[in-house]
Amino acid sequence: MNEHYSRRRFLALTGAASGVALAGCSSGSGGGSGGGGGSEATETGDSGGGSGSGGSGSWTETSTVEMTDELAFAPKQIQVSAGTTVTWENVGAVAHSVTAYEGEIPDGATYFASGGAESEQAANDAYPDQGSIAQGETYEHTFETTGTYEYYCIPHEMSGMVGSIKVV
Ligand SMILES: [Cu+2]
Repeated sequence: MNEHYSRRRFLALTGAASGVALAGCSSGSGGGSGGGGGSEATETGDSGGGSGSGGSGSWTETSTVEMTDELAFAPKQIQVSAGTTVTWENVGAVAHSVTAYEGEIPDGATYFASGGAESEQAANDAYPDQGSIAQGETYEHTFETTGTYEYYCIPHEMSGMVGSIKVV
């Protein structure tokens, strides 16, 4: 009970902090993405979504994902319709990758990774010579097959830099 209370309190404080950051930093995309990404990520693990997928997981309808110096994809979970080209943009100074989990994409879907590797193993072998997305750079992939895709950032997977795309 106390734990629940303090967690909610923490969320409230986090929200307040994001608000302040947004107010203080009028222009930057960094402030916006940090705020949005933070609140989304706090509520969603990869747990509850499996059964219901409606209420618990928050899927943002957008085709643009920012990669931030907080070592996060923002938004972490996005939803697009089939045929959409998703663009990842590195809005920070730290380099990242976009690398699909080969076993976590729909049957028949095309494997994708920044740098163009055709398998997860190849993507990891080639990194960072290929696949690194530097400050200000983007990576795009068009999703034709419906289903859910899980992906990660090679250098920051250990820090929890993972994301999901639901193609409907
Ligand atoms: Cu990263």
